[in-house]
Amino acid sequence: MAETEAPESLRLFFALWPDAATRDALNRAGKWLHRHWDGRRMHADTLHITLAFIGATPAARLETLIACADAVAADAYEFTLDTAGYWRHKRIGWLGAQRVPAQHAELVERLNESLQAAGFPVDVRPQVPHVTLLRNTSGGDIPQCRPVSWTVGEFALVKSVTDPDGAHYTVIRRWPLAPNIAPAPA
Ligand code: 2AM
Repeated sequence: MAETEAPESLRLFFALWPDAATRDALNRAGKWLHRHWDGRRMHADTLHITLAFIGATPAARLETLIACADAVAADAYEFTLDTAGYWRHKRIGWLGAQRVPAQHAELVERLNESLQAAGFPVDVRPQVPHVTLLRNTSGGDIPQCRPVSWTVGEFALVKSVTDPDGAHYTVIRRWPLAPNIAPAPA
C-alpha cells in the first residue's frame, strides 16, 4: 500500500437478512405502503432488519468482528411484522412489530455485549426493530397492514457500499440460530 493511501475501511452492520419468500412478502408490503405514502421504494434485495450498526471499520478488524458473532448463542424465533410506522426526521416508512419477541431482544443484547467487550462502538439506546420500506416519504395516516411472518433462523454481517444510485448491501457471513424444538407433549 502506498504511504498516502488510507487503510481500507468497510461500512458494516449486523442484520436479519430475509430468505427469498420473506423478501417477497416484505417487498409486497413495500408496494402496499408506497400506494399509501408515496416516496422512494427500497429495492427488494436491500430489505432487512438491523441488529447492530457498526459503521466504518478498518478491514483489519473484520476477523475480530466475526469472532464476536461466533461467540453469540441465541435461539431461532418467529417474528410477526404487523405494523407500519413513519419517522419524520428520517422521512422513512417502515414495517415493524407490535410485539417484539423476547428472543429478538436477547439476540440484540448478546451481540451488543460481545461487540462491546471487543471494543466496537455500540449504541445502547433501545432500538425499534424495523424494515425500511420507503425513503423520502411524507408518511400519513398509519394504514392497517397485512402481517408478514418471518421465521428467523440466522443473522448476518453485511457490508454497505453507497454509490450515486443508493446503498448496495453484500452479506459477508451468516450465523445460524439454534432451532427451536417444541417440547414433546407429556
Ligand atoms: P435505517 O434503514 O433505519 O436507515 C444500513 O445503513 C442499515 O443500518 C439500515 O438499516 C439503517 O437504518 C441502519 N443505520 C444506518 N445508520 C445507523 C446508525 N447511525 N445507527 C443505527 N443504525 C443505522
